[in-house]
Amino acid sequence: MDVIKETFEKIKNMEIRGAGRIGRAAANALKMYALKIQHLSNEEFKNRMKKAGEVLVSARPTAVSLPNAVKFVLKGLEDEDPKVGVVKRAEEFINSSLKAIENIGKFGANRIRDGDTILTHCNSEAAISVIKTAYDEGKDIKVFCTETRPRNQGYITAKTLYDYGIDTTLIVDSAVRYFIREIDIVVVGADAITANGCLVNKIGTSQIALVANESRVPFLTAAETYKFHPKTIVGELIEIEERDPSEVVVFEGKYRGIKIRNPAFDVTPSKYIDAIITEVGLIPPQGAWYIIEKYFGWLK
Ligand code: RI2
Repeated sequence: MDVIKETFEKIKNMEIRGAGRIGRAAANALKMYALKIQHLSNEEFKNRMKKAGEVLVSARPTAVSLPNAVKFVLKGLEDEDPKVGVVKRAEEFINSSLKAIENIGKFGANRIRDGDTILTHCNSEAAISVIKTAYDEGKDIKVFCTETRPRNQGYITAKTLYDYGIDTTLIVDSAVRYFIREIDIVVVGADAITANGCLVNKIGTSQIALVANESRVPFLTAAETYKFHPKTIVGELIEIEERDPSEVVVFEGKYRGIKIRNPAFDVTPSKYIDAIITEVGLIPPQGAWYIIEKYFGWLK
């Protein structure tokens, strides 16, 4: 169980973070665990794998890539040789995830014009893929990155884009409205997409979407199909993770009485989203139901 516990801890403390990376890390942990298990009956093997899946899924509650990856991999338990099935499906998930990010880059880059200034929030592999692809196509682009308090993942994005040679500006989260006139398009990632086309993403995303909407700036989210939440189609709500207050600030003495809240994600209503960039194409938020039905019908 070492590899499972280790991966659980790394996801929980955000050493491994970003919805896609979490999913791939879980798939890889299941593969490694399966390969280590010896001398068990198929039944015992299946029980151990299911338990391991439950542990991984409990690490963080919001990004649906985590349970979707685990369910995809554990479907391999239905194969004649469950170990081979799990290993095969883990590899398939990881490879198709990387391919999806590449395709999202290509499709999304078609929406970026030469001379555009792009705003992004937090640190999303999928959103960065769109930006880098547009740059690779020779488009003259600039990018504004928000800091993304409290964990400042925007710094990772800013450094990544700057290292790539892209004209990059870092701003505080509260400066989005101030700068929106300089922005041509917003591209963010996704932790989950609901059946009614809402976006669950890093806290602050919905404020950016409101500001973009007010200024008629297109707002796009880059989301692999495994970011779509199958259970929302039967009415389940997505749990928003609330993390430790010490990530925001630690007060001393009498000020310890000040309450601190630290939600990690918020929900952007579908009406503020122009398009969802998936690896199977750009869809309107109204197309979310179709994606869930097509790709996750077996999970309901
Ligand atoms: P990719 C991150 O969550 C951000 O909210 C980001 O937009 C989202 O995952 C998707 O990231 P966190 O793990 O899968 O930093 O596109 O809490 O990399």
